[in-house]
This record gives sequence, C-alpha cells and structure tokens, in this order.
Amino acid sequence: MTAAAPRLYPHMWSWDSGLIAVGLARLSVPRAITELRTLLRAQWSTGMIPHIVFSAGDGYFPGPERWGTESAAAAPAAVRTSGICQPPVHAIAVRRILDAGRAAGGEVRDQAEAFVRETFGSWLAWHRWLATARDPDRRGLVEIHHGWESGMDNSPRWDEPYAAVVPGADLPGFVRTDVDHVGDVRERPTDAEYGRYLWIVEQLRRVRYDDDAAREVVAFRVADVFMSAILAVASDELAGLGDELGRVEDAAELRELAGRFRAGVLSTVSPATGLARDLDRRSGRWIETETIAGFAPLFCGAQDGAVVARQRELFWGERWCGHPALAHPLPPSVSPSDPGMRPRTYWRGPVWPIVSWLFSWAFERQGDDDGARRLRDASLRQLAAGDFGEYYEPFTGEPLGSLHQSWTAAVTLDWLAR
Ligand code: 2M8
Repeated sequence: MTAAAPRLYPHMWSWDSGLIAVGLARLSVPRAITELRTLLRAQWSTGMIPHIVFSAGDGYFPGPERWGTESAAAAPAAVRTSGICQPPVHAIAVRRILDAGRAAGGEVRDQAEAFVRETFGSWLAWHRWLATARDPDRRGLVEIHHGWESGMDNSPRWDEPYAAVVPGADLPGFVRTDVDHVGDVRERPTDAEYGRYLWIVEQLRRVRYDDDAAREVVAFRVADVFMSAILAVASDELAGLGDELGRVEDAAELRELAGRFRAGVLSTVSPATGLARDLDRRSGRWIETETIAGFAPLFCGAQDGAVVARQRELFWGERWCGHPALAHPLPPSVSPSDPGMRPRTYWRGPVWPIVSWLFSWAFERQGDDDGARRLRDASLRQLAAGDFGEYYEPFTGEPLGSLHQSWTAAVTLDWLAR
C-alpha cells in the first residue's frame, strides 16, 4: 500500500488509493495493480470498501482499536479497517490501468487485462452496495453516515447536520494526533468537531456496523450530491469495462445506475443559485452552501444543457476560478466570495489539487479539452515548488496541511504525463 501521507496519514485511504493508482499507472502498471489489489483485500462481504485500511504502524487517531470493526459480521478477517466508506473513484483508476497496460504491451498488458477480469466483480459489488444500502429508496443520491465518508470532512456542507449531533456523556475520551503534524492547528478541524466525528463512530460501533441498524441509529444522515456524481461517472467507466469483458447484463445494470444517479444529482439543483445541494435526510432540509460540491452536475455531465451551461459560466466566473484575488485560477473548496470562507482551514476554503484533477479529468472526458488544460496548467504552476501540499491557500498559493501528500503527487504525475 501507499500511505496517504508520511506522518499525518500513515495508512491506506480508499479514495486516496484510487487517485494514487491513477498516478502510479504512469510509472508502473504493476505497482498500480498492487495498490488496488491491496485495497480490495479489505473489502467487506457486503461489497463496501472501507475508508481506511490500516497498516501495521500506528500514529493515527482514530486507529483500529477505536473503530473496533472486528465485531462487524461483514468485516474481513485478515485486515484491520475502519467501518465507513469514501467516494467511489476506483473505476477511474481501473480504466487507466487497463489503458496504460495496453499501451505498454507484452507482459504488462497481460497483467492489466488479468487484473480487470479478476477484479471486475469486486468493483461491481462495491457499486451495487452503494446503490442499495446507501440509496434504499432509489432516489439516485448516495446517503452518507459520517462527514468523513464524503472525503470533505469539515466542509460547511456538514455544519447543519453536525449541529444535530450531540456527543453522549459516555463518549470515551480521546487524544488527537493529527494536530501534531500540521504547522498550525487552524488548518485542521476543531476539538468540538472531533467530538462529533467520534460520537458517530461510537454509534456505528455499538450496532456493529450493520447497514440496516446504522440507518436507524446514526445521528448524521445526508444525501451527498458530489459522491452521487462520482458514483454516476465511475459506473459509466465500469460499464465500459463490462462491455469489453462481454458482461452484457452487468454493463446494462451499471448504465442504469449511472443514469439514476445523474438524474438524482440534477434533482438537487437550486433554481436560485444554479448549484446542486446536499439533502439532510434527518431534517428533510436542503443544505444551501456555496461549495465546490455544488458543481456536481458539471462534474458528471448531467443531462440538462441549461443547468450545465450555467454551471460552467459560474465555475470560470468571478465567484470561483475567475476571482481576481486568487493566486491561481483554480476552484477553492468554498467560494472566495462567501464571507464564511476560511482560506487556511482544510475543506473550508483551500484549493485541493485532487479536486482540480477530478474536474480536469471530467472536462477531458466530456470533450472540453480547453477546460481540462486550463485546470492542468494552473495546477502545475501551483505545484511547481514540489511540496505536494495536501491543500493550498487560495490567495497566496502556500501549501498547507500535510506535505508530501501521496494523492497530490499522483495527480501531478498524471498531469505531467499528459
Ligand atoms: C482526510 O480525512 C481523514 C479522515 O478520513 C482525516 O482527516 O483524518 C480527508 O481529506 C480525506 O478526504 C482523505 O481521504 C484523508 C487522507 O488523505 O484525509
């Protein structure tokens, strides 16, 4: 496995490993294959791919003892994991591995083709689990049970649902390690936020991470529009692989699933702002924040030209990439025009290179080469000092959070190889 970061995250993270495999495929197809095979060894029998696969080392909190997933019937026996998931970007990497293997030819091609043949069913099970356990009403929106599942942990998207999460008096005590590995504690979530994060872990642990029971007890239930958009595009990628393997019915099922989630994404768009919204399933309220996740329809190529055209204009306009104070014309995690935007704080304002990469990948896929190139060129300028920051201050370009963050280096490799 590739650790997500040398000190802050000394284990494997699910969506990090997908993007790391995209970068590794540019260097060594066998290494990229190993990365994803390692991840799959941790897959639960339900199909869920857990958000952390623990290495033997320690130095991260909450570690495997705190998660206690050995009590879960569906958890793997041989590997220690967390008990929640993250966005399903993996099929994007599987496609890249196959393409890179074919370009290399010979034994590498054979390895890549065998990898796709042997693991297709596991990726399919992962997508099916998201489409059932996390969308039981078939609305085309993935429900998450923890902000960590979105990957955008402390985004203002989650402030309202988290306000309803009140840690019980019986929440076991905790000592954070994350704050030891960043220059300034303001770059990380607060202790109050961590109390809520850990309370949800406690709730899930008490029902042994059972999917049905979790929906009943968990204090955080939100339909995540950006994760839904990722599931839509990744299902299309997987359907394409299914075609090549002659798995006609599976490919049709995946296309149906992609269509359902694309429509789900579209159903959340605010007519007032033109941005997509998350839905708090507990309160029934739309979450009206001006974050990068609002561009979910643009990302997944939703089937409504007017919505997408309006989003494209907004994306490049002054409230986003075209904001005159930005160091580079790249999308911050929260609009620089939003008074609540916090330029140094994690998912509350900084620019995340992997998010820029996801949009450049999506633009290229949609035939918008110019949009893809603009994001790539600006990102490579942002990354040129070689720190591989986890995130960047949007107005000064300063790297923040962890340095030598693996997925940042991986997307840099991919951009350089274009
Ligand atoms: C961050 O999340 C972890 C918890 O999962 C943390 O803060 O400890 C997020 O940025 C997440 O998206 C990412 O996958 C992870 C590892 O890079 O770090």
